[in-house]
Amino acid sequence: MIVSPAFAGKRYAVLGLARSGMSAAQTLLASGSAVTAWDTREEAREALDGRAVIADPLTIDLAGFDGVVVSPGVPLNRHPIADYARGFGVPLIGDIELFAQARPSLPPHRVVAITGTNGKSTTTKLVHHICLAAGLPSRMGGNIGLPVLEQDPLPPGGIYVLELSSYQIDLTYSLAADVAALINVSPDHLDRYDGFAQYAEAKARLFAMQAEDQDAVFGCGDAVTLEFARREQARKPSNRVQVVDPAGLAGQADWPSLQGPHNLQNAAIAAEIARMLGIGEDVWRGAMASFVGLPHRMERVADAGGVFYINDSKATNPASTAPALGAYPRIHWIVGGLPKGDDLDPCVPYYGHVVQAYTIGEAGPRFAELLEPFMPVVRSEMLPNAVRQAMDAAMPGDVVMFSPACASFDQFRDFEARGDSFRAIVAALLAERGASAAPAGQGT
Ligand code: UMA
Ligand code: ADP
Repeated sequence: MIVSPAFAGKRYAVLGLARSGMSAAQTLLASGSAVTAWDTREEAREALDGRAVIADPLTIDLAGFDGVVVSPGVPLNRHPIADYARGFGVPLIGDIELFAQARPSLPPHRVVAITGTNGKSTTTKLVHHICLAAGLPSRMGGNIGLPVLEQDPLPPGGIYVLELSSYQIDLTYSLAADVAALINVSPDHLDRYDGFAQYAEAKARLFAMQAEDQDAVFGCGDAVTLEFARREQARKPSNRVQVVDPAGLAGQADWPSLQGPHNLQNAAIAAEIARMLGIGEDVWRGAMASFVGLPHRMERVADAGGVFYINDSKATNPASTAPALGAYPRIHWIVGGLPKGDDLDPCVPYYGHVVQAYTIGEAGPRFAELLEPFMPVVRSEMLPNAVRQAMDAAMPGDVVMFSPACASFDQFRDFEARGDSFRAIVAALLAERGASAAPAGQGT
């Protein structure tokens, strides 16, 4: 756990006690802060009984508090805590801001912060893998894996590789990342923002927190990202800002877990970050070859009767589903869930690759209407129906692709539970049919 004298003798309220909030509360308590903690879930509150004051920050006098630590999952645009804390002049912060404030007391280190609408986790894990391959002590945290405060501090020379969501950046004010990267920006999380422009600006704040002599890396695939790159170019020396064109990166055929145009973009960003960290080309190329991708991202879960079954449950918006559809010529596409918007526009260029679509979840009826003019559509409603119907229809050489382009919360706890469910349904149906499936291979 990270502990810092920066918090000794201070007072904080912590709202939200899941992974992020609990790690913040533990760090603050171990650092000598007085903590008032709250979660609407009773079992979460019980875990801090006797160590923190248990009270809803909305019901207490916040005068004299040094901050209200809010979890990224608390919707600041709707939750009354934002106005309430502002009324007392108390800042709303998150676990990443606490990490930023603890940095001066940590052994000398560097921070790489990676954001973007899609590709954050893959790029973060890849950069972490490259750092380890270079013999640099490294930890990965933020919106992936263990919260950064829960992990032990790195020895001198270490590199913290942080994946940051817009929610986390919204709660961060002083993280001057040695290298910051923006992969791409497309509409997402619009329920949490007052429109696309506000969501996009949340990402840009990552760079505004950097000093002029700190490095910034940008993708080149969309106008918003390019605009933010120009903004940084106007304020920093030219060698500190790099716009990365994936077309210039050779060697993708040697990286089995980094296939597809989207992963070439992620690899190109990671290579530039590696260069900025002073890591040699031979090292990062070797690391890309040995990289193993993350589950639920274009994960091949079975190969039976000449049909690949691919779990892309992490594709929670149309822009992240588009490259999945682009990756194969004959796809049975299982799509739907809790929609992020009213269209599937980024996927349109790849409709020709879809043999048949199977719509599920809350978005099902709307998506069926959108797709029916272009392809045969089965209104499956539930995931098990969709998998069964796709399995019945798929011919050798086809791919059954679960890439929902939607959030999972209408029918599942999260995208991981949804992907696990797809994997289990495929396995059960194949077993029922006595089909022999080749073992799952990572990535595609
Ligand atoms: N809560 C209240 N009152 C409210 C609202 C919420 O008490 O009015 C409580 C909830 O009961 C819950 C907590 O607040 O206990 C909110 O927790 P959380 O949803 O922030 O969950 P954590 O486990 O702390 O996970 C968060 C990130 N979650 C979100 O951003 C939604 C995790 O990102 C992150 O890995 C973790 O912190 C560690 O830093 C997940 C995610 O889905 C992977 N991120 C989004 C995405 O990738 O699209 C942004
Ligand atoms: P994030 O952490 O930003 O959600 P992931 O690496 O977990 O990103 O990938 C999420 C989904 O987005 C996957 O379904 C993947 O196929 C797709 N994806 C990954 N990288 C990109 C990219 N650079 N552009 C568009 N889509 C991508």
